[in-house]
Amino acid sequence: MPFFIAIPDVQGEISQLEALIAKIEGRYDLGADEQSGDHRHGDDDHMSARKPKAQLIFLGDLIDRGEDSDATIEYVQALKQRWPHTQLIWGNHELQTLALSRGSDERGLTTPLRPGVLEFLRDEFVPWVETPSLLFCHGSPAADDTVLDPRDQKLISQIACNYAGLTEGWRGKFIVRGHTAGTQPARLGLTYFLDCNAADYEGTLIASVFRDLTIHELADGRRRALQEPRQSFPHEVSFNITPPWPLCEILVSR
Ligand SMILES: [Mn+2]
Repeated sequence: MPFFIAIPDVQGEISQLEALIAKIEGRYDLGADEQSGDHRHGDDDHMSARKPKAQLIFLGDLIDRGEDSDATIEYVQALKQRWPHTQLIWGNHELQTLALSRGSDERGLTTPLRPGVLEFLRDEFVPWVETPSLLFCHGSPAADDTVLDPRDQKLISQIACNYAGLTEGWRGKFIVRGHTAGTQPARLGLTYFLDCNAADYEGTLIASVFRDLTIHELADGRRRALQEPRQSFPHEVSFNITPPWPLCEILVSR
């Protein structure tokens, strides 16, 4: 996939999500790579061939707080049918919902759920998505998490809840994350914070388009993504991104 499109915390904001997906589908082909022989568009094939290929990645917290969590889940289920390569990452709200369903004492769930939603949250989500130079997750691993084991339940819930996290990336990769909201998308070091508080009056749902960069193996065995020489790091990402940073463009729902 040439591009990865990360959508942070939707928080039940179905109207914004629909508007954002319409924009994305107008510009990117979210289908499979051509090698897979996956052609679902019939007459649209010649149109989609002109659009760059991209994979959608939701960074967690699809539900709670906003307009309609039930409708959001229903919409994302249909989206996953339409674009099966879409990846869904657990946020703390999905994990909390699953924990409540197992009789946990945790409180705070505000959303009634349709039948089948718990199974969807349990079976169709992943704890993180790794590419050669990017780590997509809801929160962040810790610096001493040298191995990300997808069977490690404690690690999974820590990564979904870590609000501070690493700003120097993780083992040479850029971290692309949600969970911690700001008024604009921000980059701190090698970590992108994308949550712009979609469920708040002045917030916005955004989608950020990333590409993989080449990873350099350093003499001491560490790995680092190819990047520009260190300048003073701005805390807010400009909407005009200069290569070779991995962030290519930002789409806004409203
Ligand atoms: Mn969160």
